[in-house]
Amino acid sequence: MTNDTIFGRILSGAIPCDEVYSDDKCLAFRDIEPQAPVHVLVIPRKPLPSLKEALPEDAELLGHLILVANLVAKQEGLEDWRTVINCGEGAGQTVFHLHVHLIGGRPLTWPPG
Ligand code: DGP
Repeated sequence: MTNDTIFGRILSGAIPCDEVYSDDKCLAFRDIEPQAPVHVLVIPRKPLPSLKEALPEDAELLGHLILVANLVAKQEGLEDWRTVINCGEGAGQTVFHLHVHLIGGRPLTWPPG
């Protein structure tokens, strides 16, 4: 597994981001193409390309990412929000470093496109 993605470069500090949360396991920052008033990406420091590569040993990390999304949602003053993980090109994944989208601040319809 390499860290050779745009998010790897954000993690290394080579590319700037609008950070909203950081700890030893993950980083959260605003999406550059926001789809809602609040659109934050939570990414693990471990360079997992997608959910497909996650192993049982990643269970705690995956739970942590979701809980950090919750924390950021509250930090952003959201009452309702959506968390999304696109997994694979056919599902809309464009950056192959696992990330949780946190989206909110407007009514969200279902199903998504
Ligand atoms: P996905 O389609 O699920 O792989 O989502 C990738 C998201 O990453 C997309 O919403 C746009 C965002 N993005 C891509 N490049 C950058 C960047 O350089 N900075 C930030 N903040 N977001 C980026």
